[in-house]
Formats: sequence, C-alpha cells, structure tokens
Amino acid sequence: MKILEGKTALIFGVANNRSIAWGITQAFHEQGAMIGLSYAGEILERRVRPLAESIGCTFVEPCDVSQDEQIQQVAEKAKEAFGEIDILVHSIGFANRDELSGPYYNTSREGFHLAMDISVYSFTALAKAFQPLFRPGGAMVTLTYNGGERVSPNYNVMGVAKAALESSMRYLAYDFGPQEVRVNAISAGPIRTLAAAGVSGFKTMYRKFSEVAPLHQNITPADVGQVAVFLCSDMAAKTTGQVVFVDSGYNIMGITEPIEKILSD
Ligand code: NAD
Ligand code: 0WE
Repeated sequence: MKILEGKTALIFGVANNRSIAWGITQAFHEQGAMIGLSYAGEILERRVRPLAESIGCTFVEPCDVSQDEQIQQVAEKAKEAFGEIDILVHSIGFANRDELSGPYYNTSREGFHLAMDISVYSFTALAKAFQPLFRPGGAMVTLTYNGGERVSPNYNVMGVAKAALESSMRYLAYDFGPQEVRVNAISAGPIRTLAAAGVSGFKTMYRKFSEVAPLHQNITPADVGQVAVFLCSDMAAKTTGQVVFVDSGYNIMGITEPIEKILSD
C-alpha cells in the first residue's frame, strides 16, 4: 500500500538532482503521489525538466518566489491542472553569499530584507496563494536548519531567517487548522547541495557532524524525503506546528567534540 496514493503534491525548490526537494519528490513519487514541480528561473529549467520527465511529471512551472505575479500564476496553473491539492513543499532559501561569513552584525539592511523575503515570506505567500486549493487532510512542509535555534557560525542572517520561518510555520499551522491542513518544518542536518557548495568551512562541518551526532551518519535528501512522506501522510494526521529534526540526533548533544575523543583524554 502506497501511503500518498491519491494525493497531489506541489514541490518548490528543485534546482538539481542533489536538492533536498528532489529527494522529497522521489520519495513522494515512490509513495504514489501525483507531483507538480516549480523552478526558480530559466537557467534551472534545463535541469528540472529532465528530472520531472524521469518520474513522469508533466506539471513543471516557473516561479520566482520574489514575484507575487509568478506565485499567483503557478497557483492558477495548478488549479487548472489538478483542481485541488493535498501537499505543498517549500524547500527554498537564499541570502547574499558575502553575508554568510564574518560577523552577523555586518548584515546590510538590503541583505536582511532579501534573506527574509526569499527564505521566510515566500512560504507565507505560497500558503496564501494555495489556501483555496487545499483539500482537508492536506499538509505543508518547509525546510529549516538548527542555525535558526542555536548559533551556527557564519550562518548569520540565514539563522535569523530560519527562526522567523519556524515561527511563521507555527502561525500558519494555527491559521490552517480549521481547514484541516497541517503545517510542519523539517530541520535537516548539513547536506551537500548547491546551497551548501562554496560555503566556507562546510566540508569540515560536514565531517565533524558525523563524528558528533549520536547516529554518526550524515544526512541525505532521501532521509529527508522519508520524513516528509510521513509528515504529509495521514499517519501524521494530528501533528502540526512542529519542527521535526532529521539530523542523526545532533541537536540533542551538549558537547561539540566527538565523545570518543573526550573519553580517551
Ligand atoms: P538547493 O540549492 O538545491 O535548493 C535551494 C532552492 O531555493 C533552489 O532550488 C533555488 O532555485 C531556490 N530558490 C532560491 N531563490 C529562489 C527564488 N527567488 N524563487 C524560487 N526559488 C528560489 O539547496 P537545498 O540544500 O536543497 O536547500 C533547500 C532548503 O533546505 C533551503 O531552505 C535550505 O535552507 C534548507 N536546508 C538545507 C540544508 C543543507 O545543509 N543543504 C540543511 C537544512 C536545511
Ligand atoms: O540553509 C542552508 C543554505 C543557505 C544558503 C546558502 C547560500 C550559498 C550560496 C543561502 N543562501 C546562499 N547564497 C549563496 O549565494 N544550509 C543549511 C546550508 C548551510 O549554509 C551555511 C551553513 C550550512 C549548514 C552557511 C554558513 C554556515 C553553515
């Protein structure tokens, strides 16, 4: 029995085959969901179309989430194509690269606004645009990172944005409750995606992570996909407003050195 059979999911944030959103798409497809994909711009279209084809997905629409008209347009197209929808996945984040290093206080006003607009407001804007299309029993999921709850050096304005994203997720959970639509966030450990490429110190952090985390394993988009399936399925019917960690248990730790090293000192 496929647990998303009969459900339609719209997924925002596939850039390439390493994207977390693509891991979620594949997991949804395996569980029988009908999929619609959206991509950020023409440069990405050429990456996303073949991926969509590989799972027989024919709904592939552009949507730069900084543009209200594009959000409205993709909602209209979805209404034409599917009528109603059950699932919306928001896997989008962006800040100026130069604001993801150095002291947080160097964040510019413009850079702050940009990170908030693309990484936070876009989820609220999508929720508003798709609100009339949601069937009862539906679910939304967004992607967050522990740097929104604790200090992760260099994550800077993205950390502040993730804190706001998690809070808006809770307000949306409240708003959509009466409509029987659930809203949750997945807090993923570090994954080597396009958004992580070129982040200074990412490689070291990635390695350290698996040394410190209780499960001693790094996270894959497929791991996130499985949890997204659960959260968007009827199995999670009474779970809303939550941040669910997919991080090998990293967030429970109170030390940042590998325990084996400490014990042998
Ligand atoms: P990714 O680069 O594959 O995905 C980021 C997506 O954001 C891309 O598809 C990009 O096109 C999209 N995007 C950026 N600006 C946009 C705009 N204006 N309009 C529409 N789309 C836009 O990287 P990813 O790691 O899969 O990131 C997905 C989400 O997961 C992000 O919210 C990120 O913060 C979060 N996350 C990532 C990690 C990690 O370590 N990679 C860990 C936890 C959470
Ligand atoms: O959310 C993210 C990625 C955020 C991100 C990354 C970039 C790099 C390229 C947002 N915007 C941009 N803009 C660019 O131009 N992660 C959780 C991955 C990540 O990013 C970090 C991390 C981790 C982990 C940045 C600094 C420190 C740690």
